[in-house]
Amino acid sequence: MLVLLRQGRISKWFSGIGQEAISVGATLALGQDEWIMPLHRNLGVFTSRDMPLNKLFKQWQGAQDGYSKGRERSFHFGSMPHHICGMISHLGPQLAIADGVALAYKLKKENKVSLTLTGDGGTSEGDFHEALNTAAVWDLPVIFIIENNGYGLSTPVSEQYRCAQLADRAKGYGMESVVIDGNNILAVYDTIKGIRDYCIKEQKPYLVECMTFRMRGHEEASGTKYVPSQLFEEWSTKDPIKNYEEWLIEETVLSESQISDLRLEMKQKIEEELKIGFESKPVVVDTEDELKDVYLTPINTKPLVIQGANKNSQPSQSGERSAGFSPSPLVERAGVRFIDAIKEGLQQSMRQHSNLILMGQDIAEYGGAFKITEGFVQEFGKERVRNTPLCESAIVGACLGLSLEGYKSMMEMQFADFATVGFNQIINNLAKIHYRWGQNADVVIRMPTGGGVGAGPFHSQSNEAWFVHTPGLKVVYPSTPMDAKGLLIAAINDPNPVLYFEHKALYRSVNGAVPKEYYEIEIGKARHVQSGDDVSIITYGAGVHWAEDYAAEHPEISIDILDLRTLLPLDYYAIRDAVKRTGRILLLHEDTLTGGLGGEIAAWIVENCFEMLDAPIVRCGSLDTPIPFNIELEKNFMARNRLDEAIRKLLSY
Ligand SMILES: Cc1ncc(C[n+]2csc(CCOP(=O)(O)OP(=O)(O)O)c2C)c(N)n1
Repeated sequence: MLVLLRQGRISKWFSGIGQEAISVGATLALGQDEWIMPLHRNLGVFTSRDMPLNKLFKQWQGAQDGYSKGRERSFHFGSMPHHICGMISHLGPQLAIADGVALAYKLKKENKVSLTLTGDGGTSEGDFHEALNTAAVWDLPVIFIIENNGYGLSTPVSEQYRCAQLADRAKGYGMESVVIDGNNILAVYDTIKGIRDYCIKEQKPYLVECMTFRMRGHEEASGTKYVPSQLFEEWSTKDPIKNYEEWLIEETVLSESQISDLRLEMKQKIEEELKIGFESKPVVVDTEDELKDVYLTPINTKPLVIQGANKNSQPSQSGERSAGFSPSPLVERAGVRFIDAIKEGLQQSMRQHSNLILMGQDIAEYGGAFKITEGFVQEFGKERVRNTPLCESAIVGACLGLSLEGYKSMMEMQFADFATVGFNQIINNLAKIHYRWGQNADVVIRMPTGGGVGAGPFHSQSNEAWFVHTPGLKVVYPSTPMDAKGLLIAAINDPNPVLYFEHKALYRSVNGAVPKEYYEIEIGKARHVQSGDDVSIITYGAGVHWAEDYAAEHPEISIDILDLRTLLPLDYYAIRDAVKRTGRILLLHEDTLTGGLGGEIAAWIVENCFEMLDAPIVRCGSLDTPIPFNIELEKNFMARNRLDEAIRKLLSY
């Protein structure tokens, strides 16, 4: 690999030279169908799972027939058949995915463990703490391995932590641990095998600190100047391969000539595989394919689907025509509150999918901060309705781990604001995994959002735009009880990661007709709320109610209203129809103005429907400040406060 790298024939490379015993020993100690979450130095995990070398070479060149279709570099890929979960660049997130996989094994009562690796540097990430603590609290059979090679990139362990051994931290989590010689493959293999038995029998996690040394730089370009040379001398005598060979000779298992024969055989095999690897064809760029792979196409096992209520709806983006709002055969009840509709959608989904797991802070006996899961523990049990420790990042990671083993999960963010501390897992793992190596993340995150409740800057934010900007996520945002239930069911049925925004101020203030049955509102279809001739208000969430109220208070203005319902992907056809109907567009949202969704939609309209416009598009968003606590200040902040002014401006053009 070092030669190929110098020749510029493979991309960036992180060497595991000196640390091979850990990857190989640990992988061989596990069953072939137990998930491993490797990192950048763990070539031995991939080779020990017998991945064809030629395909690995293709991966490292960025070839289309590598494991990630050329979309990912070096070790940032996984393979479902090999039960290897690909890392993202960020250190830490792999650890909690192992929690989710182990939870799946536990729920299925399978005698399996998951195994995850981290460097000494990675143990300083919050993700390390969150993952180990969650595994301990939930009694999950996870083996956490630290490869302590003395350095982060250049940072020595003396500047990384203060405990004597990293394994000592296990005590604080209430978990067992051991420190072993990571350069002795037999020690690694034996220890991990024994620990695997322990984790399965006791249903508990275990922390293993493998002492080792990195014989190359962090990566080849970074050099090794920051490492004292005597350390290389000292550790070269402990080389794991050399020592194992010597031991095999001493024990007369192999002779020197057998070893050189083996080396020759291996070298020939590598040359042959390399030849095949370098025969791969140049990348053929197909934009449609690139876009298609961002999401897993849902298999159509849908319950009754209610499509856009837009009678004049144009063909959908995929080309087929929306059926429009057909007379509903469903039994509707009037006066169902928004919050109860969410609860019902969730409850029916739990009955529908025995593999659906709910996780969140205080969601079990307490019923959640907003009582949406009240009574769920009694019906579905604590295994499926799980209180979590306070650790959003680990729980999003665990959701992904469950997905690797075929589970669906719904995580309740206590408030949408707290998604910031699970942000990396959402944006970089959930959103990108299908595009990167074909694994889907069958996860819904419920996001109690929005203001109007006098709760201040950290319990009232509108943060949907952060997620709409991320390919790979879907974002839905209902405004009526009917949509709240149907969109939640659709989100749970969708095999992709969906962020489900539920406006807290609507929970108990809005009610409406909701069918009793299990039904979906189709993701990606807007709802034409009411027709008008003077101005079209395109909005979502609380904005829909502001627009409706405004229209009722101003019968002199003929107002058309479009409720987007899904923010990613947007229903561009319904947006086009709205422009066509009035030629005057007001984009209204509670989110702050700058960088809000209104700007995106305005740009699209200008690019695509310019001739249909009779006036410049007007945006009405909230003030570009954090959302304030005091109710008068909050009112002033809200876009609603400027709605009249915005409409007048638009009409007077
Ligand atoms: C969250 C995050 N911060 C910074 C980096 C950049 N980075 C990549 S590897 C590395 C050092 C990792 O050290 P360690 O965890 O000890 O693993 P090692 O490379 O020594 O095997 C750093 C800082 C990163 N990948 N992720």
